Amino acid sequence: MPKVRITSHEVVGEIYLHGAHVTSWKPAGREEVLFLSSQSRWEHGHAIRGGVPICFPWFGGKADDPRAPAHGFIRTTAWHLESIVQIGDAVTVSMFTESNEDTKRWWPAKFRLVYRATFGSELCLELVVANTGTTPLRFEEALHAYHRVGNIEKTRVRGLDRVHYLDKTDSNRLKMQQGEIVIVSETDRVYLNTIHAIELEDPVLRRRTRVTKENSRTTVVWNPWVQKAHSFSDFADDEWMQMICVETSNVSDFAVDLAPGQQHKITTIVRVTDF
Ligand code: TA6
Repeated sequence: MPKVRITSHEVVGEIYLHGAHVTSWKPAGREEVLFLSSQSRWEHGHAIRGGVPICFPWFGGKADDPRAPAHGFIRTTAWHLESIVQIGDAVTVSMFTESNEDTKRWWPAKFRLVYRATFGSELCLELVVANTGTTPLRFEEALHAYHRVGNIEKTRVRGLDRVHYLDKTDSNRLKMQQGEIVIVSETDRVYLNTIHAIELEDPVLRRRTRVTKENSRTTVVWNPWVQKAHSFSDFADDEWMQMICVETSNVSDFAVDLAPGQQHKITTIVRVTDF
């Protein structure tokens, strides 16, 4: 599978054309920040398990079509390389894709996507969606980042105190977060109407990961825990302990409406500091 691999004294990074999928980011002097499953499949038609899959134009199952691929079709699409630009010590890789006969099988809209991934002392990901058609369109999107952690049970997630969320492990019941998030079982939550930055505190890898975002009104937090992890063929049984997904997104009631000729950009920036 074709990929762009960046190696500089500042950063090591990797992004595949398959799904415009970032699979590695390692700023100088640090261990790998992103989780990538040892069992991931590297095949056309399958999403890579780990890194940052892009969910678009729907999140989860497609409401009106149970046959449709989970999280949309864009993460298994072959994107095109647009440019690779070095600015100072950072490298920006741009890729694009657009609607075609295949995409229209699932979703009639005319669109063009551009994805810019900037690898440097921070990781900046920008997804630009353009409505190239003549009718309004509505879509969900998520930068479904898998963060690598030393031990999920010792990891703490901050920044969502007193934010309402839909609990997908409890029939999407609406609840409110109290204090920091501690993962003690399968966790699958859509935090609503939040623009806050998130902090992952990892006492085992002795690092703090800060995730900031722009034009995103939801944050998804996910860990499959034991049983769900066992149910995945592309995930090793014990890998649930080493990852947490924090997903900059616009899903559920915060899906994006885009008029013809308009475009929307969602951005997430990841920074790592010592704990
Ligand atoms: O983002 C959390 C979630 O929607 C979970 O419900 C879980 O299914 C996860 O995504 C992974 O989905 P995938 O289709 O990649 O197996």
